Amino acid sequence: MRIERLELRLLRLRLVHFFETSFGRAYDRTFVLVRLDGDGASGYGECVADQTPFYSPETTETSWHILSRFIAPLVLGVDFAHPRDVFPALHAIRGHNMAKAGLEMAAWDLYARQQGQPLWKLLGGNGQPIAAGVSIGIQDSLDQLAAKVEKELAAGYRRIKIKVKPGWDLAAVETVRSRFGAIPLMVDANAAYRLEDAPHLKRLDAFDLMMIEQPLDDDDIRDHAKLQAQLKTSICLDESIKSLPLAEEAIETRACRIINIKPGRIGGFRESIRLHDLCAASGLPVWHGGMLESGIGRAHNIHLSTLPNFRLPGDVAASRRYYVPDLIEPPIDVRPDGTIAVPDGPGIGVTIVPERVDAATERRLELDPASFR
Ligand code: OSB
Ligand code: MG
Repeated sequence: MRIERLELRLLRLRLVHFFETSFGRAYDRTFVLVRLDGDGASGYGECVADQTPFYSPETTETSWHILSRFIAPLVLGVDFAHPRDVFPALHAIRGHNMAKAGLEMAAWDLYARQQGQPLWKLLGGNGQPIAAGVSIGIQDSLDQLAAKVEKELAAGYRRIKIKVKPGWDLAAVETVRSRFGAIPLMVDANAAYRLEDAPHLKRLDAFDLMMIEQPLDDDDIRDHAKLQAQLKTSICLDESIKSLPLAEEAIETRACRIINIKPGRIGGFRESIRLHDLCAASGLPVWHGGMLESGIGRAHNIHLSTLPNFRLPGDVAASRRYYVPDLIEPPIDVRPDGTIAVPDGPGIGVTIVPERVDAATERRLELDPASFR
């Protein structure tokens, strides 16, 4: 697979509903879309870095900078035997996993299309429908939260995740439990607490949650281990798991019992498969996280979610919760049984609508091997 040309686009899409986490409220989503061309085929990757450096240090602008200045010259004109060779080829660049993943996942799509294979097959998945969950942001009122939960349960989703932060936690969970009973329920704190909050977080144990996601800082595996030792509720790590060695450390120190896999966070599919396999060998279930992706990144996530240790419903939901229209046609939909079918066809298997991509494009850059001569 020779990478002959690279196109970057900075896209902006309006969210159907605002999305609020412990670090703020967003009304739209900006991201870099990567397109690779080679041997008459094209592959796409969605870089999940956000406008703000709140979830991770990377932003859309840092990912643009790293992709165009440092990643592009390492891959343009290069003939890769397999897309699993792309991440190691970027080893000289420290960090910037989201930028790397945007490129690497486009390379997997390109290769799969060249081979005429669906992506899930190359990744080692089974191509079967995946169990969908939803992530519900912080709302203006508990009634609004209850209305959202009701709507998503009616749509069939197999588990509900609600975002929490100090001041929006116990009452939110209590509201959902009292109105909807023993539904599969979890919370995500996006690093909003400190170890000193352990007595407060212990009160969540009474609600029989599936897990609490990332209660403490993204660089604090040690404190997560101390917290997990005090909690009945399982901790799931998201932000903390930025590499395989960090996952090994978290598992060894029992800082969590579950891991959320987001390819963008750890550098792409190769590393996601390794993380998936490590968790399987260590007896930890995994689930697929979400980053408010358009249908393009969402399709990548669906394919990866068919690997066997994705044993819990992920944050992979229908397009209509995020963008109408989506960049793809038909959009990703959830079925009444709460599952999502894996798109058919080679690569990510979805049809991208060029006019919609054009309409959302704020900046575009084309590079080829001659760009760096
Ligand atoms: O922490 O899982 C998170 C969205 C953006 C950044 C971080 C997170 C999220 C979500 C939404 O929870 C998941 C989704 O629906 O895509
Ligand atoms: Mg999270």
